[in-house]
Amino acid sequence: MHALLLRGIGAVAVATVMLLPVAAQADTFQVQMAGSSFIFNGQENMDIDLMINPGDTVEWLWVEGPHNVVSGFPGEPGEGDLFNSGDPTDVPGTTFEFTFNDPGTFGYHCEVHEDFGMISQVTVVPEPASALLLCFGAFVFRSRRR
Ligand SMILES: [Cu+2]
Repeated sequence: MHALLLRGIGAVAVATVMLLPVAAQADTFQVQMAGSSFIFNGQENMDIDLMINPGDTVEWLWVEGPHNVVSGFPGEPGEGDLFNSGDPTDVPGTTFEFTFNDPGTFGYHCEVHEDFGMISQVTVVPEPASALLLCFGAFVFRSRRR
């Protein structure tokens, strides 16, 4: 009975290790910039509902017009500390990207068009599968040390 239990735990541990690379796969989400808008999935500026996982990347693409990308909401303390694409450019096809590693809600804006509402945000949520596997891994680790 005890040996059977240990074999079961061993199988779970192997399955956990095999599933981890899948859970850790990172994605890139592209936000376009045109006119005075950030555009994602047909939504604009604060209407954008962009939820990603830690390790995922957001890529901003200059489609038309002069823009830059600065972290934080306009006037917020620490504005631009997390990321800042630098001086505005209007060269179509320019890209800027940032990889979000921590969960939370992160505002960003374009300094050229912030007064026109060119402000949006990204929500980084912990990956459920990954969190579940980490709990499972901790359980297996503790079980084996007994
Ligand atoms: Cu802009």
